[in-house]
Amino acid sequence: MSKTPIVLTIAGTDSGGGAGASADLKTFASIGAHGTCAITSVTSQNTTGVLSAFNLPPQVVKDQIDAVCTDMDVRWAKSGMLASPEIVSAVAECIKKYDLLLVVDPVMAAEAGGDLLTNDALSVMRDELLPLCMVVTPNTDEASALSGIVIKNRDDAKLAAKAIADMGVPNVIVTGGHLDASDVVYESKHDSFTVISGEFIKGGTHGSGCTYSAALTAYLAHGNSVVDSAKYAKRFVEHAIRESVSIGTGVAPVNQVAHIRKNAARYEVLDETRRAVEMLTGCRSFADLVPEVGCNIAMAVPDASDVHDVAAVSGRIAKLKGKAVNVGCVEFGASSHVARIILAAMQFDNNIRASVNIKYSLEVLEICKNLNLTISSFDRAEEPEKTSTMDWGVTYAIKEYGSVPDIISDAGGIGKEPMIRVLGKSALDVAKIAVKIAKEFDEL
Ligand code: PXL
Repeated sequence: MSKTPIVLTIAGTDSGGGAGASADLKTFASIGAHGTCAITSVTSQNTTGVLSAFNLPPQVVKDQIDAVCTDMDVRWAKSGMLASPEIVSAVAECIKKYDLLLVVDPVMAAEAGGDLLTNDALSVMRDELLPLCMVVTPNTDEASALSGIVIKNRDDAKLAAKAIADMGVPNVIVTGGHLDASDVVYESKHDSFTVISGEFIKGGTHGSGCTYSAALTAYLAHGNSVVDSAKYAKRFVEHAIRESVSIGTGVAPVNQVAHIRKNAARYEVLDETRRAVEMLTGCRSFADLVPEVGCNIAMAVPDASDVHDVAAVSGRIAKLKGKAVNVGCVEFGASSHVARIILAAMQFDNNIRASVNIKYSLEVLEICKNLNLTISSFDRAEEPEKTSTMDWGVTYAIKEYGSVPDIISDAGGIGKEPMIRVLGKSALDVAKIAVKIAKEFDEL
């Protein structure tokens, strides 16, 4: 088997870029498969629903499958929106002709509303396409429509899965997004059920069904078993929902690539933060800028959402025998304090991804001014109850200034050391500023 399997999606388009073929192709690419497509219908769609659908002639659907399959070694395909009975029949013919291993996502309606399959197409799907497929992935509504069984609990889902398998399908996965977030996998070969548990994830779900079945297809094409592929596909779609971004007024589409991009950035962020720590600890004058409570320098991955997306020194940088020394190593989730500063600033400017805290003094603030750094501050005495000081203070200082300044200071409070925080785009950027300030301070 080639390292990069070639997979085919037979699906409709969504002009809003959330579901259908675009979701499938992004998913394939994310899982290391080469995606090809045969478009069945062009839907004019946004996050609020389907405005119209223009079905392509069945011959054009066949032509696309012919073009791909006569040139490339496609083994696995998935079908999504098939729209009409004629398209379902045309697809069934091609599946037989090219002996494709097929995953059927029995798409009936769009997440945001709108029919994507006619009633007479549903019976053709049941009679002609399901007996040709390897796996079918209905959600509970679709499983009910296919089996005639009302699904209210997991036992109903199992009954429906078995009834669908009796239509000639070797593997049925009833996805439980609408029930209890767990998926029921029925393998008729072993007459066995596997329940794959999951959790309800907060986020938009537009395109989640397409993404799930596309992920399943790609994992199968890599040679994984049905149950393993179902587990991996579930995790994939959970990440995609968690990373969904609200792009319109309706249901937000899932984001297949954000999780991968974040992970890809982790190495770079760790490496840069380590180099920034070396720069600070290697600077003789920096020791005098280490606050009593210690210093930390942190950097976030792009689009960070919590402290685990922010790298910092575990145990902080301390002043020991006149030198700045890192107590622990650089890790994600190592600082909640400086991480919160960055996360609060990122709410205003996504490009601000790093910060370091240094010792407060009027002299240091004067140096910052002379270096033409922009400065804002907050007063702990004005902090409302039950807030996180970093969230509130940083937000306050940014709002006061009108954008994210280079420096945010506060003059302290009872039992709270005053502090200066340098903010910037990267750990090395803020470390360079801190070193500049330290050298000026040394010369005073
Ligand atoms: O998620 C099912 C689906 C499939 N195909 C197209 C869609 C949708 C849902 O919106 O628009 C084209």
